[in-house]
Amino acid sequence: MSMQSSYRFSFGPWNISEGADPFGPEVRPAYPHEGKYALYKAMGFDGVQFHDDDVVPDLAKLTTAQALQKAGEVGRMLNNQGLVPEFVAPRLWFAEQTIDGGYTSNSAADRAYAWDRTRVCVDIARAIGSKAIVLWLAREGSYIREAKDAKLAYERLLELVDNILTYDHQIEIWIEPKPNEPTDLAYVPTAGHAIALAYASQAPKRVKALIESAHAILAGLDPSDEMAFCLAHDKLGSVHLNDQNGLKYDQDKNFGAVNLRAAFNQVLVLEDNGYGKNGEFVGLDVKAFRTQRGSPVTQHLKSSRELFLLLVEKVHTYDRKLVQQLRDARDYEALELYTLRHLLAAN
Ligand code: XUL
Ligand code: MN
Repeated sequence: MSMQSSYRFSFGPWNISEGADPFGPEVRPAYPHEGKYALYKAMGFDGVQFHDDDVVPDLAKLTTAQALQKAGEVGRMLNNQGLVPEFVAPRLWFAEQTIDGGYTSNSAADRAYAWDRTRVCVDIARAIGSKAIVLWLAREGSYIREAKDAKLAYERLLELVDNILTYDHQIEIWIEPKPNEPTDLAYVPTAGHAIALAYASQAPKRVKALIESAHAILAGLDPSDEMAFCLAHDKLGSVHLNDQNGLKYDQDKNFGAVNLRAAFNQVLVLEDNGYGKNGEFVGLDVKAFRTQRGSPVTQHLKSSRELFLLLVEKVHTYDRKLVQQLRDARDYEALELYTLRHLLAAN
């Protein structure tokens, strides 16, 4: 079902995957990377999330000029298909130079690599017409806390943010916090950390956060509260809606699949605060099940989008007068029961 909505949805090409995991290889025939863009519109998606090497495959083998030429071509292809590039993120967790992290690596040469790659990422973003880059600080952390000077690491991250803001006077930086995986001890684990960096930077208006539901849950936090915190500071650049079963590995399950009530509260906070009215996308970061047959596997994206829209309806029919009365009466037992009945369509 491709329900209509005033929201614009996005996902990244990595969300259409071949099912490999750390314990086994691909389980589906490879779906051509370039062919994925043609799938978006029919599924009700208008925005594409990118890593730098999703835009320019084999980025490491190309000169900057060649990379930007390819990025220009991708920008035109997107335009022709009526698609919008939402953001580009530097993939700073694959290369040999990022084994110990990029910006916070103890090696000056590795840090120089991270900065070079970030500059190219900003240039790629501009070349495809994207107004933002996303920093998911994958390996900026450690497995052994004594291995890095945390104060210095945070100073380096602020310096990086300032360097990007100075390098390009229009680009926005959306920091995607995550408390663990791949490192168990990650820097910038929550929205609070990201927003503090924004305010400490030279251009706070251009530094925001991207809140992923699963990352908030892994930090032991409520995703809707993390979103609300950013909204209160006018700093919710985007969201990665998905779900997560407990404090286990990063699962990227379908939105609402584990905790429907928490999903409702995320939609509630977005809808009530006009999220999307300034062009923000409802981004999904959901993983295809390894067990799913066929190629390409896209049902998880369609299901998560549909669930979001069903919850928008639930938000519209949520009886605000009753909610206010119950808040005024401090009858939160009744409020909880009403909310659960509402979600079950039992009232
Ligand atoms: C990692 C994650 C990434 C970012 C983009 O957990 O969510 O896919 O969203 O780099
Ligand atoms: Mn994400």
